[in-house]
Amino acid sequence: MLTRIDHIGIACHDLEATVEFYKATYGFTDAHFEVNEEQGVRECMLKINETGDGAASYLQLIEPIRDDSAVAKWLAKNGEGVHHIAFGTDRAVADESAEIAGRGVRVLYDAPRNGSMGSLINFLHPKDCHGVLTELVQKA
Ligand code: CMX
Ligand code: CO
Repeated sequence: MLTRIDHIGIACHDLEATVEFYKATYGFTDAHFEVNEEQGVRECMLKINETGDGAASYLQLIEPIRDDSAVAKWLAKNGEGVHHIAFGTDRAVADESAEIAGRGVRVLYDAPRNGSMGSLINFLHPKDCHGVLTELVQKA
């Protein structure tokens, strides 16, 4: 079952400047930085709130580290802004993905990949989700 908004992914050109905006403007302070080579991004997870299922909701600020990454392509076309939404699941993301695929939605990866903070992730194709790139997250 999908139990929470795990995060909203926001693409930016300058990660540090964008994190500073969210800190200075809204007072968010709980920031976790990491690099995801496979996804081609540097990122910062800014914690917004705890959720009822033992996890939390975040903003995921992402800056491309390679010109051929999905986020670099998207930024070149659209400029900065909301890139994807991510739902948290309370079970294995492989099981969640398989069930959703059975409803006719394309799942992008054959097997889950590594996401933020030790999570396992997969994505649903935006063209099958009314224009929204949708990520599924199984927390660590
Ligand atoms: N949101 C909504 N629509 C999107 C989109 C997005 N983020 N990215 C692409 N699209 C749309 C495009 O506008 C385009 O539509 P039109 O044909 O109507 O113009 C269509 O999808 C194809 O887009 P494209 O620019 O040709 O891009 P690709 O098909 O090469 O790639 C996608 C699209 C979704 C398969 C690719 O972005 C992908 O694999 N994404 C998953 C990985 C990812 O985004 N990683 C970064 C985040 C990492 C993390 O969250 O941890
Ligand atoms: Co994400």
